Amino acid sequence: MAKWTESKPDPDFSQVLAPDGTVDGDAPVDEETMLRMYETMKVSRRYDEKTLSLQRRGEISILSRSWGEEAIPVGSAAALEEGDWCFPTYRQTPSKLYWGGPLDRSLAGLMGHEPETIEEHLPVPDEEALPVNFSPVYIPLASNVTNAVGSAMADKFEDEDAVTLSYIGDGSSSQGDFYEALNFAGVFDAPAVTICHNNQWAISVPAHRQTAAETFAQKAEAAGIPHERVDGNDVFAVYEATKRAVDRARAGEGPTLLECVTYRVDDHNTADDAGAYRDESQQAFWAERDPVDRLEAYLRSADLIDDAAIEAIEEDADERVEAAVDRAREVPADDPARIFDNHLQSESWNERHQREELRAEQRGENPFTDFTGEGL
Ligand SMILES: Cc1ncc(C[n+]2csc(CCOP(=O)(O)OP(=O)(O)O)c2C)c(N)n1
Repeated sequence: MAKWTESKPDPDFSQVLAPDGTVDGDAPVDEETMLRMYETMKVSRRYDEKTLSLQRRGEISILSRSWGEEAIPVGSAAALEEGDWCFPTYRQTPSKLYWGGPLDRSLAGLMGHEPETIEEHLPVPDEEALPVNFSPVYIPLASNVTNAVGSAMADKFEDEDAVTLSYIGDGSSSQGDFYEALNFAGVFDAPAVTICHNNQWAISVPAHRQTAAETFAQKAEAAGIPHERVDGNDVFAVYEATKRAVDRARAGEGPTLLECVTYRVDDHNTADDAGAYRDESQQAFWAERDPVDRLEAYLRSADLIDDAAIEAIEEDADERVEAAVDRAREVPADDPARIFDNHLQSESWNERHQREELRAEQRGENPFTDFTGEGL
């Protein structure tokens, strides 16, 4: 099978931190924020490494990682403030980590535990609640954007000051939900910022086979929404653009769409083999633009970190991840019936039927042949 050839993206995007780690002028964030960005990226890398090994050992069934794309969730999350909202997909674990999201709960989720079980065994005390509100990770593509815009509209109608951030992939921007959400956001001036990770692949479909539009940012044109294109491997540029959009939204000036140009260096997920459909010679080009190395080079040149500090940060990341794995492993197996809890508000015939099917299976019967649903 012929592999898709790729074109390198036009560098017609805003950039603050060059690939060699130099900044023209001042960095847009203070030292504390820069270090928090760096530490979050390092923890995320360690988490990605560890979860891959857990997946290979069968402790996690499937995994999509943030590797190489961390500047987008970290730079954008840093532009939020207390009380804001964030609606992520599976690629933005670092957004939540930036705001102190507990690693053990994320790991327990990946290990397949139901939210109610996680809540019971790894509770977060009220006083440790995250300053930014995070929805659960959305798997149905683009549905997080419609919900985010709805949430932002609700905040606006209630005169709340909050801004809502949601994320989408280049492929997911083909979903109807995305256009509907953007349209509503434009009409109702919702304080909603949408960030598109253009990592150039939607599983095996390259961006140029996904849309005939020149950029993903320009999809906002039809909704009358301002848009920008940003270097997605540059945490400062992502921060700056998101901050502009967040400030505008908070000032009542409505939504923004940002396209962050990056590359999915990894397979789509652990069930995928990117080498089967794409030309992997692009990897060297993107390795030179790695978002973590880039920030590290800047921090070194600004004398904010040295070898010893990097080693300490890596050790700390390692310890945090290992301790979280130990805690997540302590969560006991769920009662499979919990899959029904919290998902539906009222009981329907379907739900009763499915619960009975499950019970039959637990009794060792074949639910498809032994259970008819009669009498429900
Ligand atoms: C509504 C819906 N359709 C299909 C899928 C299956 N699916 C999961 S990820 C994916 C590709 C997403 O690509 P993109 O939006 O570019 O994000 P990326 O994974 O590259 O970050 C597809 C088709 C899904 N989860 N939801």
